[in-house]
Amino acid sequence: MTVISSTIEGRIAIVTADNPPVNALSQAVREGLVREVQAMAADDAVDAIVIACAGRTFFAGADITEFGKPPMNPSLPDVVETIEATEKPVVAALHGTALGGGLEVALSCHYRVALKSAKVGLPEVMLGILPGAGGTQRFPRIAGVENALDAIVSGRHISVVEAHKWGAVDQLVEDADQLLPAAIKLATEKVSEGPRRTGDISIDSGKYDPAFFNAFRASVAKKTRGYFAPEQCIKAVEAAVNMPLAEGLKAERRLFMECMGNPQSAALRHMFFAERQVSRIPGITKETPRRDIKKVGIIGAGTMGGGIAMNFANAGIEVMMLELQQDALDRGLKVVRGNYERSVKSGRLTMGQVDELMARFTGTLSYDALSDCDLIIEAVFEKMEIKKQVFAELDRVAKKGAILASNTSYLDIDEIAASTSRPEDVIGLHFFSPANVMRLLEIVRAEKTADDVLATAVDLAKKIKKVGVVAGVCHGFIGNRMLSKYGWVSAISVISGNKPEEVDAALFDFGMPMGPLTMADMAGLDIGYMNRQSIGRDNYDTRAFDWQDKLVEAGRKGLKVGAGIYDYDEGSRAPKPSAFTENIIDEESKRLGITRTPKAAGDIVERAILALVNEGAKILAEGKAYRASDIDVVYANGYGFPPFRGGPMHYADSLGLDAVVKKLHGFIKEDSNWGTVAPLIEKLAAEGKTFADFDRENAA
Ligand code: 3H9
Repeated sequence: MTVISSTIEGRIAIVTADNPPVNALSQAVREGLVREVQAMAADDAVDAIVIACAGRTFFAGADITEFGKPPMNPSLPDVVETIEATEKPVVAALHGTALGGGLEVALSCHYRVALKSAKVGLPEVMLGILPGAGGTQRFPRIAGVENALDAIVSGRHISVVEAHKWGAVDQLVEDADQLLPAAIKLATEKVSEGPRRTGDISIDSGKYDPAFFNAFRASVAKKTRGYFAPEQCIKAVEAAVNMPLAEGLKAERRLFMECMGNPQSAALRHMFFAERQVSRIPGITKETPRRDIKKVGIIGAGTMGGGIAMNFANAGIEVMMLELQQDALDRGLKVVRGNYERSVKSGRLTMGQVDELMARFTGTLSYDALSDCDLIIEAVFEKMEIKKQVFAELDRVAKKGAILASNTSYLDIDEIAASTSRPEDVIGLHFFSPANVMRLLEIVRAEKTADDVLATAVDLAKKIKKVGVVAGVCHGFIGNRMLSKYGWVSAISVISGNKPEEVDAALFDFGMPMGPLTMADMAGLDIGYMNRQSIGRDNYDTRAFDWQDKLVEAGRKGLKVGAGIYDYDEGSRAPKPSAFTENIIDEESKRLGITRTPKAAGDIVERAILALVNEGAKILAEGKAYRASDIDVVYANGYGFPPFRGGPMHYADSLGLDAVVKKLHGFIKEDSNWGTVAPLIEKLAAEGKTFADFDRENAA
């Protein structure tokens, strides 16, 4: 297949790429571009060149599947250099998303015309690298240093309307069929003027002294904590400011290669592909029918129900909210409006848009009003009896073919489904709090869930901009089932020797957004307490949790009451070490006969993460998750596991499963409450394999 071809219209050559799905700049594309651009530049019948792409987008960047493999010529920097050096004007015609290497190709063209809906960006930082084909040198020259620095370090997609204001795009067109004619027209007009090279633009370096860059570093420090690539990006832009182009390009290459050699880039690449794998589900194909979802009913207008509803309204879907009392319904709708109005304050929405969004909401006190909903999600109190009552009502009122979903975080969906006459229509849709913000959606496939119900849920997740991961029915599904082990390890770390703040600091420094004990305070210590009361003391490790139960019994239920494991100043969410808690921990350890011996931060982290991994492997072996990489997606998107570590399963692969098995055996020897090493880890380790190998061998 020819991925790059040329035609000549009048005296303008049109070089077109056609490499579906996203015109990634593979070796064949790079070679074709160099070949055709050089041929057209040498052709006397051609005065100027337009570079365009067929299909849904301009080049979406370098071909990420080639990363980590031996380099193949021509390199992307070679391509970019060839285009920029061309003596005839070259115009890029942008549509879709010109990202990474795609934008770098566009910047090496002498002029740019874009469809108004197009986006540009340099998202390499999200893959743990930096724009390595001149993007860090050319974008600051044409778009301005401040704009480029922000774009390169955030990796965000930028509307071409904004890029046009910055001077990085010359012309915008409204309709797709105007794009090529406009590019040809501009190319024709520029024949007499000749090329205008981005690389020739000079930067007023005096404006950008070290203090400017240090202030920028400080402004992004919180967001980039633990990441390697952002600082490399900043250094590359500093090089653009302080060096001539050729030297700046050399500095960029060096910084790029350092990124490629850092394990974070492999981890972030793993996350990129993992997120795109989640929608591949055994038994589900493109041909599996989907159900039409135009109206969604939500039962429960509390924080969770309101947050869930916002996702659908944001996607243009009508929402009917049900509550039992008018005041609860009014309160719920008011909270939703308040959330939207906060976005007005931050400039993300206008008041008119808020009204438009709110017009998609209707409230009701009657189940009968849900009879025309295509999907109904319950977000009521987490108790099986209550859920069953709700589903009995839904069975009575829902129309034939409506999908009935539970937002339960732990309960058995098979049992819930069995309480209806239509278990095939029942599914779990487990949103994470705050549901309008968190990207993760666990889609729980129950035993009898129909394929078209599952396929609809998976598509819907994308539509509402969630990353939907399919899980099987088990206590806590993927995320919370693993979390219970993580919570146990952190509790045992405290009673056996470390202060809560030491455990939290160790995991924060590993890259978690907050430590497990701060998280427990935030969630409310009473939740775990009630759960333990209901399962009985014979069914959990009392040594680990008695100190937390004592805190609850003393009224310290967590952040919501201003006291939990930590103390909190009035109105503050910042945890402060508590003498009261220290005392309880001391008393409890004495009562249990434990000689408290603190562990080093690395040991704390190892135990906490390997507890996740061990449970994750059990979940995988039971088929409750389809891929190890799905588990990584759950942890990165629902629990803040640092993406630069690639999720717990990828992290275990990076340690080597042999080493993981040895460590786990050591922990079990120390404390039998660790249980057993997951047989799957033992097996993979014995075969010299990784979780990534497991995923490849079991690919759907
Ligand atoms: C770079 O450019 C480095 C240079 O600076 C320096 C080099 C020296 N390569 O996301 P989708 C696949 S780094 C290979 O579902 P959408 C993707 O895996 C690159 N494959 O579609 C999926 O495959 P499958 C900088 C790629 O419409 C299919 O295409 N660029 C690439 O939701 C569809 O993808 C980026 O980081 C790629 N570059 O979103 C942009 N991109 O169907 C990365 C996609 O088998 N890409 N695939 O699962 C994106 O952000 C989105 O794909 C895009 C489309 C917004 C373009």
